[in-house]
Amino acid sequence: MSINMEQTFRWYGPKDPVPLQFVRQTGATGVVSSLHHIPYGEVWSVEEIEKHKHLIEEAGLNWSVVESLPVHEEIKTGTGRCGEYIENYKTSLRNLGKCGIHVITYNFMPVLDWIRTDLRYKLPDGSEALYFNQAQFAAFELFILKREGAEKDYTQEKIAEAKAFYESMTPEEVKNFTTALIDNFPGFKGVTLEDVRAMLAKYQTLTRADLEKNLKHFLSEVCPVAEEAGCILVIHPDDPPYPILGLPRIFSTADDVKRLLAMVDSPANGICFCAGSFSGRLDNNIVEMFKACADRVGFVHLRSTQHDGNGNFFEANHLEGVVDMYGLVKAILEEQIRRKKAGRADWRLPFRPDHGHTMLDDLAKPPCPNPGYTAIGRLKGLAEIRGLEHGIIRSMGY
Ligand code: DNO
Repeated sequence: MSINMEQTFRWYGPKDPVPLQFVRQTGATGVVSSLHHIPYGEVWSVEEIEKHKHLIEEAGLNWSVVESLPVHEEIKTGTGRCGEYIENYKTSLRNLGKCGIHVITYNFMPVLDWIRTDLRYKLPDGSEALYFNQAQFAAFELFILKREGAEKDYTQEKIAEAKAFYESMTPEEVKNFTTALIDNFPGFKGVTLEDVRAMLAKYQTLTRADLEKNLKHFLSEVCPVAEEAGCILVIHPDDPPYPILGLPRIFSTADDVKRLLAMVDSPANGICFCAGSFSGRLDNNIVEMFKACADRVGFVHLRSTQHDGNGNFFEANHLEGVVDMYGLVKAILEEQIRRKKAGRADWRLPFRPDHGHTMLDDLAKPPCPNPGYTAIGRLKGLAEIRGLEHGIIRSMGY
């Protein structure tokens, strides 16, 4: 019996410098994709979904997972046109279900999605990784964004480090550093400092409990629709997995996972298990976390991070860093076997190699518009994970 995971690769649409033909050559059978041209909050029509699906299928691939169907900021804050955006979300879910696309990723991070302070962190072998450095992030908050009260979140030592970093940059470097931090999200391009300040203002009085309440409200509205449409909604963890910019973050730890699952008891309330994001906290035991929620995982991102013990980390090679990738892949396969034995139709989990280093020929190309998503580094990750999986499956006797 073949018990391998479904191998997928993220594709950013027709403008992605890594075309579908190359995706196919990686050995992936599925594509993880989104309709980035549709503004956040608007309905995804059957026609638009079908058009995109057709492109993917023409290339001999399946559209396995939506990443992401974005949740509008006003749903997160529970303000303005929140009700209307939730209705639109339901319509998009129904339409995706009609088109046979059943795994839908979203996140509930306020204001910004994932954050890194250096998108071209040089590794000793000359390849480049994504990097998060606390002092560099503090430099952004304190001296560029000038967020009121930000200094309260840092020690004097960190502030001094941040100042030295800020002062070491030319105005051009400050500009590029800022863009790399805040203007990197497909479907949400052109974000300025003013935009970030305006969005932050909307969260001024919003507590962690409020954000949880808004997530619960969203899920209790959309999960029944997702169930009817045969879809599962999978939430992506916070990245990095702790509060930043003075904002609450509610999906970072094992306890958060429990809280999410308890919020709405529905098979449509699922998890996108992003090992790399969760590994941004050293007190998260990734394999144990997976086992604790395995039943409700609908999609997996495989990646790891390497920490310097000072709050900074870079994205490691897929089989290195703090994630026990062997233990994790084994746990995923065991979950698949369990599901298969229980007769679950959704037993095979789609996974994608999350991010990859910029390396080899990719170093000479114009910077990838989607940081972390060059072809060769991800291909290496996919190949390594596939090899690991193959060995585990054989050793399990399958
Ligand atoms: C980064 C991605 C995230 C993810 C969203 C899901 O590379 O993993 O941007 O797609 O948070 O909504």
